[in-house]
Amino acid sequence: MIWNVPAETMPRDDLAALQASRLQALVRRVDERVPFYRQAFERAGVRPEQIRTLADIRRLPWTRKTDLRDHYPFGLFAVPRDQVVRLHASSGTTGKPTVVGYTRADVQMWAEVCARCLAAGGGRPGDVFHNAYGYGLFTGGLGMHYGAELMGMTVVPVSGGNTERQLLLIGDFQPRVIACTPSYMLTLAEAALARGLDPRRLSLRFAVLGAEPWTEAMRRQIERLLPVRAVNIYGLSEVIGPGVSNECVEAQQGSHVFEDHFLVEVVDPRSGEPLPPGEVGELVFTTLTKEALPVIRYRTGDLASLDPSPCRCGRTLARMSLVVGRTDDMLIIRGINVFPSQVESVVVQFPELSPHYQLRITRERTLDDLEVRIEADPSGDGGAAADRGAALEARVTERLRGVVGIHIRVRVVSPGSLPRSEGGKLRRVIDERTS
Ligand code: DLL
Repeated sequence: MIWNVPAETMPRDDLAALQASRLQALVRRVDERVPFYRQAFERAGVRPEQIRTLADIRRLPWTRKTDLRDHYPFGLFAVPRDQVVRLHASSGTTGKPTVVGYTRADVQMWAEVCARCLAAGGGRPGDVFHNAYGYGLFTGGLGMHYGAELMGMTVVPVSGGNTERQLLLIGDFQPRVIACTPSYMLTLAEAALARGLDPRRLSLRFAVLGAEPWTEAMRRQIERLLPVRAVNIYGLSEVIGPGVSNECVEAQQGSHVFEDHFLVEVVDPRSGEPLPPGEVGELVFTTLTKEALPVIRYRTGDLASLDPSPCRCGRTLARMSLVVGRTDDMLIIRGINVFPSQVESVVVQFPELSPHYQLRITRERTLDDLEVRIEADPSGDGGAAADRGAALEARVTERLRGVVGIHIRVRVVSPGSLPRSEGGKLRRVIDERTS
């Protein structure tokens, strides 16, 4: 079903007119209320009244994750802090999270776009909805929760982890719709198999999967193991959280971007020049209606292509492909963003360690696993006492968990045992995941 028929099936000319008027209002608003934008517009030599058509967006400057970090925590808010009813955060490159805020109207708009996602993915009012995205500072859990309640689903706010309990609840509550990361969907299927349950007999029919990159091969595997149609949901905290775009079950061919709220561009990541439909480039979003933390031309770092052609589901909204990669070194481990620089910031705090480290990502069965190998400092006792090595590993693990937010296995290895750069780029990240 289509949740908001007028918005999702609007003729593209009407949509463009709506976007242009919302863009004009947005630019005036941030120019008035956010010094960062006023100064950025000045530097770019552009005044709000010069932004009249959608094409004028190219005169506006970019916003990047570093800009949010530089104004940590609330510096880019466009409303007084006491009008912000919710904060969320995602990992930043340095260990400081990126903080995002929502007014009451933002929370309502967010629920609306998440309801659209669930409807596109096969959900209907009255369905039992198993929400296995993490609740907390991560946007996934609460974002989907509000969307599902708005639709009138019966929400099971199970959050992530504790696979045993998840299987029990799925068996007892008989949900028709599930939302989680694609890798966790596979974990649940495998865990069912391991317990002698046939996952094909579960009640689930629709799976709304995202927060991390996945592939058509993974989709086929999921749909083979489980009785579900699996669709992609995409989003990022800086733009809203989940709910930026979602695939429809009818076509399963690209995620409809909710363009009445999020203006999307695909640009060449080096030149910033716009790319034609079908060409892979960096996704850039401008939030047209957000109040607390509007962003102008936000560079996501995510690589995908765009297809504005009509879809058989009846939606007129352009579709983005699955995300095929990133422009930076951000890793996504079990849905959580991890930057190698975060790991480095922890390693250098320990005098017993040298700054030579390597990250190794494997996929044990279906779940991503991250191990960091770090050389001991050669001037120490070389980790002579093994138990001291283990204690050190435990301390580093703990510190990493504090900074990155997930468990990372730590192995302290002997000095000189990790590869060194031979003039070219040093590969600090070995990604052994195959799909
Ligand atoms: O991951 C929001 C979300 C929650 C989306 C639940 C979907 C479902 P962040 O933690 O800020 O927000 O991470 C955003 O995750 O820039 C992408 O690199 C990646 N990402 C999110 N969805 C997808 C997807 C949430 N469907 C970053 N495919 C984004 C590939 C995705 N990558």
